[in-house]
Amino acid sequence: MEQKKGKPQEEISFLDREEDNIFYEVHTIHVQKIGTVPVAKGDFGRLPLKAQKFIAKWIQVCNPRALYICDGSQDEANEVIHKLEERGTLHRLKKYENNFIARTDPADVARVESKTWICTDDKYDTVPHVAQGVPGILGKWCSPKDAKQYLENYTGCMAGRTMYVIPFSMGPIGSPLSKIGIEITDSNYVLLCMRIMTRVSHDIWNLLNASNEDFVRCVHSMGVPRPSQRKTINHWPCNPEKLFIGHFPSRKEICSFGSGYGGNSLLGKKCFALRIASTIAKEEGWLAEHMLIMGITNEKTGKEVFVAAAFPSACGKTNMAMLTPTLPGYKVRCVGDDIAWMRFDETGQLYGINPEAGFFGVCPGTNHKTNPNAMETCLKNSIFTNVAETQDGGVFWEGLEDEVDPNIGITSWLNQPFRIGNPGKAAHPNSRFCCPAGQCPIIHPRWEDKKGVPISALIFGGRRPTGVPLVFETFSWEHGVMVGACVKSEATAAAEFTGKKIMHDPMAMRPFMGYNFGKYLDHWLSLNKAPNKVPKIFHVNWFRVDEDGEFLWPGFCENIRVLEWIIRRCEEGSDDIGLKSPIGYLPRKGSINLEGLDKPVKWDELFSLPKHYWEDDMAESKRFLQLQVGEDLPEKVKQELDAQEKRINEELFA
Ligand code: GTP
Ligand code: SPV
Ligand code: MN
Repeated sequence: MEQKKGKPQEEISFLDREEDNIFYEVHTIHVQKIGTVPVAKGDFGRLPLKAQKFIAKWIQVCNPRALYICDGSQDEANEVIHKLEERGTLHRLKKYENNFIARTDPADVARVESKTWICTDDKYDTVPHVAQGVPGILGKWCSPKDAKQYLENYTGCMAGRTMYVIPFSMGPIGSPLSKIGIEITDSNYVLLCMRIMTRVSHDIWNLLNASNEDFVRCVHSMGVPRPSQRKTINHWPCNPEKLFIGHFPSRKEICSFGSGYGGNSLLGKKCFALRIASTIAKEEGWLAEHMLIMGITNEKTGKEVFVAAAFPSACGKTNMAMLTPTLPGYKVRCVGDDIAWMRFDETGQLYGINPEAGFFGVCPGTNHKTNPNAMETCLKNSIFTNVAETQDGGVFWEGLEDEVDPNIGITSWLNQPFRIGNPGKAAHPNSRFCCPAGQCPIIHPRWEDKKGVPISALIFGGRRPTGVPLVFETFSWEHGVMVGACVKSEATAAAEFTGKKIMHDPMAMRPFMGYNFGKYLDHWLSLNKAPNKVPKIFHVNWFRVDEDGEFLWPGFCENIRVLEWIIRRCEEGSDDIGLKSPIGYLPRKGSINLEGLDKPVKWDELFSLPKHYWEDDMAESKRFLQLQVGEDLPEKVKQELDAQEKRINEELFA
């Protein structure tokens, strides 16, 4: 790393730092070299002592060739972008302003759930007590002893590379709802994305100095020290064979090794804001959820309602969070598209913030019709990963066919020539745009409000091709928690699963739980107490298909019609639009506005509750929760399951 002119080179010497050795003993990782490392940028000696200790320890372990302390400035971005362009990791998209494309090693394209672990001394802090022989899928536990072998891989893992230190805040800097993190990484692509997805600032050091607040320790390495033993593809170093993403809730530490992609490496996101944050939230009495937050204003009355919605990965959060309403008289504004941190205030009102500062959204399917706001948001200052490029320096992916010249030359995400209509995919199904949320044309003026926004309704959903109606309202908080625990969805490309298998994804949190799922359900249930006014809970399904496999509901911007029904149900005196069914309140026929839709909607099919389907589904869900949550399944949830099963067996069906 180049040295700024005029500034003497600072060196950190470890031999005389007694406290680092104390740390070293706690971790018992083999230290390759104790010596000095040049500081390419920043003033190590002025960092808060707790940050110094953390960084120093990992320098000893990882053995980088230089230390670069990030300050979040534009100069810093320019410097790093320049380096990555020179190396070929990033390529400027000349059709836009300050937009870049990166293509990964094709072996590193999505979250890897099978290598993602929570490490606790007590196994049952992480996973529920299940019967012997049951392979649990709710939480992946790794003993600290077993974690050690993976942590050994950090020894010397940054040799020949620069270690970047990224101070960041999840949530507006200084908000009582926000939390601080420091990510160490040897990937400057990760640095650039973290600058978009979180608030990276020099002010973080002052905050840490001024308070007793602790920070979340995030350690990331691509796992490819120099000289590299592994062939680097697409200028994207990674080490899939040694992939390990470990979370240590007791010491608020995340260790991610071997991948540079998305949720594996942008540690503020799923690792911190969901897995670690959920454990902090449990302790402190709040909620860290895989939810979007949006505001919907009725322009006639001027009244705005905020909702938060949890869908599994690649099931429609980003699209819903910033939809352009097709119904006249409504205005939608986006607060967040992926994660919500929520807490009841002293009056009992639930408030939520978006801890992130950017969107890391699915590209395929996104276009000016389905999600014009996302398209506008990523016109500048954005990084696209694993999309295709048009010969005029634009982006392309499945879903943009109508927005580019049909004869234009395209280079696929695999660097192959591609033409529209060719077999195969131009972009990877999990290709993503990474763009600053503040650029969204409908970002909410209060999206950085330190108190957050008041949440009136919670919504669960998933990809359910059959049986599950477009929308229903649960009977109570407890019933809603049970419905959330029963969320299922078709597998998507966001993780390593292939095929269209229907998987359980309770509360849309299966891959993101930081602790015992039974205790998590207990925590949710415990929130229904004075003075809290718990919001209503709904369930939606945009993905039901007819016998030809065609979607029964147009989805996307038309989802405002469902939101309108939900908002009306949250108002007093709206009993006439709900119809009691065994699974909750369904919309009474005609109570969802269908005016102006391109195609008529088959209402009866969209809302039917096939009795056999629901009998099987209930029995299956019950079995799943009994098996997977075992003795940790709260009594209340069991009662709700039994009651619903009884209603399904006995009651008449719509
Ligand atoms: P993550 O970022 O992985 O958490 O995904 P997400 O939940 O934000 O999902 P996103 O909004 O990015 O949508 C994922 C995929 O579902 C995209 O290909 C969308 O085009 C598609 N999709 C989103 N909303 C709808 C909808 O209402 N109907 C249909 N049919 N598809 C949708
Ligand atoms: C998800 O999988 O839910 C994502 C993408 O939002 S990632 O950032 O990779 O976790
Ligand atoms: Mn997501």
